[in-house]
Amino acid sequence: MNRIALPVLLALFLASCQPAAGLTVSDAWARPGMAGGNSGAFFLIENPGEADTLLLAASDISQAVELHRTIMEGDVMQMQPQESVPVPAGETVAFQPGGLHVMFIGLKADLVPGDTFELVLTFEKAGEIVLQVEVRQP
Ligand SMILES: [Cu+2]
Repeated sequence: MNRIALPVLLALFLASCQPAAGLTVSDAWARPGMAGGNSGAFFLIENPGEADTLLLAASDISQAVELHRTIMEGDVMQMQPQESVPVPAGETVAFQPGGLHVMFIGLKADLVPGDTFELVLTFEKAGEIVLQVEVRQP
C-alpha cells in the first residue's frame, strides 16, 4: 500500500462510521419528587433519518427506570410498561405528561426544581444518547 492511500482510506472509513442523519433528543425535564417516591421524565425525540427504536432508559437516581405509556381505561388512568418505543423514520416522538414517559421508581434522593441529572437513552441504531435532565414544575 502506498503512503497516500492509507490516510484516504482512513478518512473514508471514519466518514462511513458517522450516523446518517442524526437522531436528536431535546427539551429533557423531570417532575420534582421526594426520596423514596417516583418521578417521570419527558423530552422530544426527532428522527430525520431511518426508523429506530428506543430500547432502554438508564439513570442512577432511582432504584428502577422504566419506559411507560399512560393510557385511559374508561375513567381510570393507567401506566403500561413498554418493552421498547418505536421512533419511525422522519417523525418526532414526544414523551409528555399523559403519554409516554420515563418512570423513575424509588428515588434515592429528593428531586428539587433546578437540579439536573444524567439520563442515558439507548437506541437500536443510534446507540447511547446522554441527556442532561432538568427538574422543573410541569
Ligand atoms: Cu409511569
